[in-house]
Amino acid sequence: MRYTTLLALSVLSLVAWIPGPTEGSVQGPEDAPDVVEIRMVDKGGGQWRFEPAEVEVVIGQTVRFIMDDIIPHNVQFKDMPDGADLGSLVMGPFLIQKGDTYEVEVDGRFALGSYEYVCTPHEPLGMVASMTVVASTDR
Ligand SMILES: [Cu+2]
Repeated sequence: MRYTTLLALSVLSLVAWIPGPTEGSVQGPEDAPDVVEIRMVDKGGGQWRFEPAEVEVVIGQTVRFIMDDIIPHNVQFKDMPDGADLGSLVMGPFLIQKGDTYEVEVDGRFALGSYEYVCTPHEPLGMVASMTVVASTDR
């Protein structure tokens, strides 16, 4: 049973190697990433998408749109909750080059609730997405 002993020993050493939970490793709203990334992608067949198409963000986070395509896309907010006052954010600039980014800071202009946004020219081709602004990701 030499093999079994060896196996038991290696399992034991593996377990010993795995680090235990450290203080403060629990994911809370304070630990939520500062930036939420959304890619603008070509799905082929004349279809474009925001990926992921649904995100949840917290006030204070930044949403970074990343061009992962070679034809221009933008971000136009369409539906938004009462109390939102997005100003010039409603119609974002066109991103032209692959790798270009457009950052939207989710600040006091945003009210809690659901926002629908589109890429202006590609809305009929499926480039429609939503973002929900929540008070906290902790539930
Ligand atoms: Cu587009």
